[in-house]
Amino acid sequence: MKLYSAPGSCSMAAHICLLEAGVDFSLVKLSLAGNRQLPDGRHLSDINPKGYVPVLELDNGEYLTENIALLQYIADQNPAAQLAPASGTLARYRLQEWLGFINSEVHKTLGLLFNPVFEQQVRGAIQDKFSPRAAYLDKHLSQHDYLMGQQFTVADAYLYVVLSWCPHLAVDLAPYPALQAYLAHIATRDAVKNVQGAH
Ligand SMILES: N[C@@H](CCC(=O)N[C@@H](CS)C(=O)NCC(=O)O)C(=O)O
Repeated sequence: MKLYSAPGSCSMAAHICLLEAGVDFSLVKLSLAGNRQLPDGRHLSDINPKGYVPVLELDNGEYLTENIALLQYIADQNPAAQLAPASGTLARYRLQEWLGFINSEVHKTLGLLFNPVFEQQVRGAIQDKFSPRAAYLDKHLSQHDYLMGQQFTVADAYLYVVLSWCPHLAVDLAPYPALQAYLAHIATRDAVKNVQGAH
């Protein structure tokens, strides 16, 4: 397997999960700020016509895109790592509930703040949308170690990565102490430290 990833981006979640799963994989780093050329001369859009990371190249040569798909694929290929509950169980739908929430409500809300053309009023509106979502997470994490309860899953890797953008986006997490404690705890995992060192 080969992961195409960009430093600081959401693709770090798949990287963390590949390490957590102990998978043999190679990493291809590219810069989203640059021309998005791959080391072999191709362009990011050659492997993902949608033009973004993450992209996972499977052993059969196919490319898989979309965080939610990649993360579940990595978990399912390596069940011993227990990064996701078994397919078809209610717990698995709960995981997908979290992944959907992280993807469309957290990732895609916070991600808007990277756009420098948005002025203060728009940034304030984006933060207003984010706040109740952060409060929801904070309440849940005040009662649970991880999103799924006792067990670290791919959803935690994904949430960790997108919330790690907050300091760079001037989004204050101080009102959410359980969320801050959760992030500090996730940051101690070897896979997370390794990925942060590699990017
Ligand atoms: N729907 C995609 C979105 C992925 C995404 O937002 N990737 C960002 C990095 S965090 C990216 O590559 N952005 C470049 C672009 O959109 O041009 C997914 O969940 O995988």
